[in-house]
Amino acid sequence: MLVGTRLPRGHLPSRLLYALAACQPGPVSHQGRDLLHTAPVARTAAPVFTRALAFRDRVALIDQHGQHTYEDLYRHSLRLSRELCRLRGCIGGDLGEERVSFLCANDVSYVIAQWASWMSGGIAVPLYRKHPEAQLEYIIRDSRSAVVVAGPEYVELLSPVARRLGIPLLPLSPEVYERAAEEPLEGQGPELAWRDRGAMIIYTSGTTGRPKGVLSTHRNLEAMVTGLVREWAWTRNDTILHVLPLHHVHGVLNKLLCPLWVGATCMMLPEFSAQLVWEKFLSSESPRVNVFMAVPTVYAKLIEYHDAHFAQPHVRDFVRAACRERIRLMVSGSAALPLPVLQRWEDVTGHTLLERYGMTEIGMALSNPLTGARLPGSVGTPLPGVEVRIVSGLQKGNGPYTVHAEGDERGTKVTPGFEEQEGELLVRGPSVFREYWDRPEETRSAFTTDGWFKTGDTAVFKDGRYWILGRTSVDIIKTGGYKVSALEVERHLLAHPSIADVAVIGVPDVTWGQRVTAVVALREGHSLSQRELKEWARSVLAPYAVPSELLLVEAIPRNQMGKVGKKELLRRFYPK
Ligand code: MLC
Ligand code: AMP
Repeated sequence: MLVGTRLPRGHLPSRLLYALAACQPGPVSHQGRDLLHTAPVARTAAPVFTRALAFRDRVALIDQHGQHTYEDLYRHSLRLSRELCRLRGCIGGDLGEERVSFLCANDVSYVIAQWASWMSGGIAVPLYRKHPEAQLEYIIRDSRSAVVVAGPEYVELLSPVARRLGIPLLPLSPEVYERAAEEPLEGQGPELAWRDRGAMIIYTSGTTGRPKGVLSTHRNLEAMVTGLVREWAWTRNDTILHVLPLHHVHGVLNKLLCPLWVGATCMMLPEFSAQLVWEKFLSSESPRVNVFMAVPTVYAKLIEYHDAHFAQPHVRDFVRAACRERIRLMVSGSAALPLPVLQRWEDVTGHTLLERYGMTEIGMALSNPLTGARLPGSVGTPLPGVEVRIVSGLQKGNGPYTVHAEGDERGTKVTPGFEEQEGELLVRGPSVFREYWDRPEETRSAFTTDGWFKTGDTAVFKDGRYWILGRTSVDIIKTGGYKVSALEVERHLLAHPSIADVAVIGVPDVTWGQRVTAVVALREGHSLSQRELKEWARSVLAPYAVPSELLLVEAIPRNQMGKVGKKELLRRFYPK
């Protein structure tokens, strides 16, 4: 059974009605795929914008403002990169890896800010509009950004932050939403040694401390993108529907840089809306969506919408036929895909979701096959260029460990006697990040002494595939595809005047994966409702980290070392 918010039943929105009116018997045309017409792959690592002029008039992006060609993106980005360089007085058009934080809507302005950061030799630091001001300020400060670029909608929000931090704010002109002026293109972006140059910092939560910036180089990004392009057979004839936030690798790499790498089209919604996604799936307008990727929560919400709005059997048949025939690939990732969601999605659309596994620090590592059997619950085998190990016996200070299984895209070898033995998943390869920004000690301890990245995920190799069994730490919660640090939420909640003690746990949930739940002991004489806690927490936490449930207790049970037994708390409040 799917749990979560039910959408109100009512009239179908007119655009959706229009799409359903096309619900005629007969074949639905299939988008042809042209494997031959991808641009040549650069010999050395280079950012995606260096390929843009090869696709000149093709539509790169469709957003709330209209259609944007590759040339439009290129020209607007070049212009912004020059402004950035002027502002920073940079020599030879190279910011020399200075960080450029930017806050833009999910539309063309985001791509322009990203490309301009790269064209000017900077490192792109994408911000998220739903983060509270304090979190935006933390990221800009921690990344030591030299400048912050603001989309037209976010100038007001970011101005006081930039002023407090004493850094310049560069507002994007609304002209970026229009066609770019056809000025001569001499003096293009700089010819830089891209390979090991920092490209992007994405902030991620860990088990300790404040969120860390994961710095990936251009080579890392290229390895991530080209691996997926090959494995999932991206071509310029693809059109992906983009509905995810753009401050995490799923939205940035899998859904944006992959299509832009091959000259395909990215149709971008300002944010996820189940109604709009169904409209786009069923629309007969060109270009038609033929690729979709999302976190499991999105699929759960699409199923809820489907069940609430598409009641008649012939409508359901149409929906299923349209999805089956028009869409070539539907991918799920960022969190474990619950079996009921996989099965219902199969009923509704005829698609067996392709589940894959990834992480901010490594991009995508494991994937079910594009063609061939996809095993429910498994995350497949290593992607091109990725090496993995399942190990045990890793000590805190590193040292020797036992390898249970080791594999790459060609196959996996299992150590005799360790068949089907679970352990921690390690990853190595060109897509693995360069460093945690400004945190050399944490970078060092994230790798084994022989250079493997420790994912913190427990995995097993069986039936010729890898399976993710969960996290090694209960303090990392995955909710709606977002990673949330329980300790970080606790740190914030302890600042609430009524809270004496708190333990944050991740409660299993079919829609959200896990729900952030706060177990709270109040100060004497104080009271606190769920609504009051939510309202207060919204000013300090991202919406997805705000506890969706509050459990009041007399005291938080702790062991002699003062540690909370979170597994015990879960068993006590949520017995299976
Ligand atoms: C929001 N709500 C939640 C919640 N998030 N409730 C419980 N748990 C959560 N996590 C509540 C809000 O408070 C609000 O309630 C209501 O749901 C609607 O909020 P919303 O913000 O409008 O939600 P929605 O847009 O529906 O968001 C759902 C979502 C979003 C799935 C679209 O969570 C999302 O974009 N997730 C993707 C995250 C992602 O990209 N992860 C990739 C990380 S990279 P109220 O009461 O206020 O109405 C990675 C590597 C890899 O993991 O492998 O890819
Ligand atoms: P993030 O740190 O936000 O990049 O999230 C990465 C984490 O998401 C991984 O370490 C896993 O715990 C989880 N994850 C990603 N994909 C999957 C998947 N298909 N199944 C289970 N967990 C996943």
